[in-house]
Amino acid sequence: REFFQQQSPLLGNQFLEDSALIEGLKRVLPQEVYSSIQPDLVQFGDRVVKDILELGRQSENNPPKLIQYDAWGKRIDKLVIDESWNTLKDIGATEGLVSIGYERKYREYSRVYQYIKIYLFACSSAVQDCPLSMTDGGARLLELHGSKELMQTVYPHLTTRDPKQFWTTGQWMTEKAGGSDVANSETIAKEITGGQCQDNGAGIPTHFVSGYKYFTSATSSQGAMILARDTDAQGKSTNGSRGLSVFYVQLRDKNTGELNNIKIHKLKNKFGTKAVPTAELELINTPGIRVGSKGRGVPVIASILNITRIHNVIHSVSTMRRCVAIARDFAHRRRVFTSTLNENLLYLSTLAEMELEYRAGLQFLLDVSLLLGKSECNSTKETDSLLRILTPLSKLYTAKQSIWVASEAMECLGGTGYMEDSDLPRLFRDTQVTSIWEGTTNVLSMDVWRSIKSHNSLKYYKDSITARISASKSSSSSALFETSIKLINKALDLIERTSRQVMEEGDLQFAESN
Ligand code: MFK
Ligand code: FAD
Repeated sequence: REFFQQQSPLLGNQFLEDSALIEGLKRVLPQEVYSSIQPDLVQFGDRVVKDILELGRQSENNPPKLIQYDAWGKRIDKLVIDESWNTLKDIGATEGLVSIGYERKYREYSRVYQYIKIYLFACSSAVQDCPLSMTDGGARLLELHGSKELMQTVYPHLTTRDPKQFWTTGQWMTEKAGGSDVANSETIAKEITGGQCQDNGAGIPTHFVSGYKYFTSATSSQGAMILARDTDAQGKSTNGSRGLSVFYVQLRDKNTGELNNIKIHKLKNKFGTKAVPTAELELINTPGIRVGSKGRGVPVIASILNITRIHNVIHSVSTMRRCVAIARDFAHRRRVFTSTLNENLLYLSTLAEMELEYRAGLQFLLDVSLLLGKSECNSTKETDSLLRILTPLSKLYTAKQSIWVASEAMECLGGTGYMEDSDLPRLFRDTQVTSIWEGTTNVLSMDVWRSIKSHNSLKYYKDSITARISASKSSSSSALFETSIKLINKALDLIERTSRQVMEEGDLQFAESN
């Protein structure tokens, strides 16, 4: 007997099928820029559902392993990484997923181009966008604070398209005593005197760094930017976050490939992001080079945070779009009672709510990417203030909404949506972390409040929304656009309410008078 066989949902070209994206890009990019990058987005939109998706699935099914000891009991801390993960990294280089932002061929529009490519890539890549995001942040940190030497030795490796030369870098802040509140960091850095240390590929180390880092994603990277407490010749240090500086550490010896005075104690047993090697590790007099000013570690590393938080937006919006794409296609293929799901109003209203959240997220993503590009190429007070508020605001909002959309998408596919090989559990797990890493929702609410107080950013933001709404009245797609704006305003309300809870009396008076 032949039983009923349900057709599976299919994914087409993820650029060409994304009408909201095409419309949004035409809104923010000049015509000549759009025409120039469109063929590349078309080819990549196809690739991300073909070889890249297959590599992503292979990475997910073959997570990293740590071999701590060899047969003779010698500590080796060898990371075993599946070849698919390394291939995804190579693809990241050749497709320019970091370099596009630094080649700046399209001036302030380069970031939009770069980030839309990563948006297409993220959900197929087993979260390879995580190390790429930190590499992007590392390159920006070096551009802003790196010495001439680091710009010559490390920066070119982070921004190249040649996979043989390409390095990724991590961002190691979190310790057992503090992830949100890094003021409790226990890792220390001792100045190196008298030429005790040789150039290890990045230049002559300035400090020995020692401490225990509780979460280090991208442990297979070549380098890391580390937060550590500066000590003077007598071993004295300053308490709190103002005693912290940033150090660049080269993870492995350039000749032997062995870890440079680093012990990997364990790989984290995570709910999601299974392919990403996230470890707990110890630095034991690891040679490092101080980057930026002494005691300015938090503002210096914030130049990474402000980039990786935008990548978080990219990942969240990418998840929403992928979930909607799967659920929409399924609606054409699944029959319930008397009709297919795409003819069922109740089902369609669920899809519409998901689509709306996705579109609001996309507006955030396009806006914040464009602002970043403008701020880097032609900084103004208004651009910088808007970027300063929109980065944490869009991160915290899209993260929360993507978790909701991914959960709905599972339900949209019925029982099969709960099965591992439907891809939806992976999408759900991977996006759940977007509200935790790179600053939790509460912590980012406080960052929004910090930006309102020090940059007057709320005024600029409200003005920009008002201008957008009046401009959209003359546009053909104004109804949908206005709905998206309403959702963005909903995010702003959330922020205002949350911020109120963390305000002190003086802050409250400040808020009332604004
Ligand atoms: C796939 C997509 C993404 C992939 C992600 C990759 C995986 C990585 C995973 C990670 O999670 S990495 C670790 C992420 N950790 C965090 O996000 C830490 C969250 N905690 C915060 O953000 C806290 O708010 C913070 C650590 C910044 C608080 O530190 P402090 O020292 O108590 O803050 P304070 O005193 O308010 O600010 C110190 C200075 O930094 C101030 O400047 P000034 O000294 O000049 O006044 C602040 O203005 C500045 N600052 C703080 N946040 C800033 C900033 N400047 C610019 N931008 C910011 N966001
Ligand atoms: P805590 O800071 O202890 O927070 C606990 C709770 O308290 C949270 O709900 C938080 O919102 C709340 N809270 C904290 N402060 C306040 C406040 N002032 N007001 C109200 N509520 C507050 N870190 C790195 O440095 N590098 C990495 O590569 C890295 N990779 C990671 C990978 C994964 C998969 C995960 C899950 C985490 C990773 N992290 C990494 C760590 C991550 O950044 C931290 O877990 C996160 O910043 C929260 O810190 P915490 O875990 O110490 O929680």
